Amino acid sequence: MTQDALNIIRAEIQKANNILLTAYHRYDGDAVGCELAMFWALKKLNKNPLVFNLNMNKQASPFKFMKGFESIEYDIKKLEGCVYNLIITFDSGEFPDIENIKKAVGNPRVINIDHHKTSSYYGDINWVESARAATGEMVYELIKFCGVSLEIDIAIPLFVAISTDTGRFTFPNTTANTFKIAGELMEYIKDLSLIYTQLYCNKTLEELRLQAECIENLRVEKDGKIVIVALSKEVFKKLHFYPEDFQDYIDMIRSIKGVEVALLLREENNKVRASIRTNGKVDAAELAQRFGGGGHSRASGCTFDAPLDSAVNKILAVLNEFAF
Ligand SMILES: [Mn+2]
Repeated sequence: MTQDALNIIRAEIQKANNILLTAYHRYDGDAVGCELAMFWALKKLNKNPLVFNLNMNKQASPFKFMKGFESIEYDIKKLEGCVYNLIITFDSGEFPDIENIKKAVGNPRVINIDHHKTSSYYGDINWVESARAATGEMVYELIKFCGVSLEIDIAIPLFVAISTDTGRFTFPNTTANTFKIAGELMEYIKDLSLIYTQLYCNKTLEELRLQAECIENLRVEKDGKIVIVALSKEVFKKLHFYPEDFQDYIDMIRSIKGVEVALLLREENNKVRASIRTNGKVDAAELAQRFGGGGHSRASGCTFDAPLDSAVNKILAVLNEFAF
């Protein structure tokens, strides 16, 4: 399957000149890392790529340090009148906005490269491998398959993709192959501590205050097996801060001893977004799917069209049906 997908995708890339690289809504390290790695690889193939992340809050992104980040476009109006021959999406199990983006750039074919086991296969070509630790592993293979040799500007975003999606190589999705790829990337990365400083030692006071707010809001259920943090829009208003990526916060509450399910819910534009993390006994993707969401076995997410309190109650009610 991998070989077929690589052949088909390489042929599509060869045919195209203007190539739009995009992801859906959650612009985490894997999504942005894949986009930027592919951006530089396509440049080396003399293509004309653009990274487009609809409505991305670039200011709040922890990935600003990567080369090419400044060229990411987020306003769909800027795409009007541009013609793209191909769209490649990364790390996105679903993509409700894809039709709008396609329409804006002349309806090209869509290649979906992803590792979510709940993928909705929205692409014209779908390369989905849920056993992969990160979409970054797949993009690494694609780049090499296209005959592009690695260099630092490609290696750094791929390393960011893989290291963030594996929780710095600690999650159970991490395989021997993950380390093999990371090892090869390291040959091009001169200063690893620089990446880790940018990713993890670069917190603003607002981010730490949000961490404190998470702990303050912590609620425990089922003898400590479930922890919930529900953040209202007032919290974000009070802190004058809304982060692009909540991974740190949910990992922090998941790390409490004895926790099987960690839930982080936050109010956003009259909706409630939930991040779900589990420690092995509950399938996070299965839980998210009950509410129209999706993801991986231990990490998933979903959205509620309901007030914060009732979203919490709905998840807790469904969790009662899971044995753990
Ligand atoms: Mn991912």
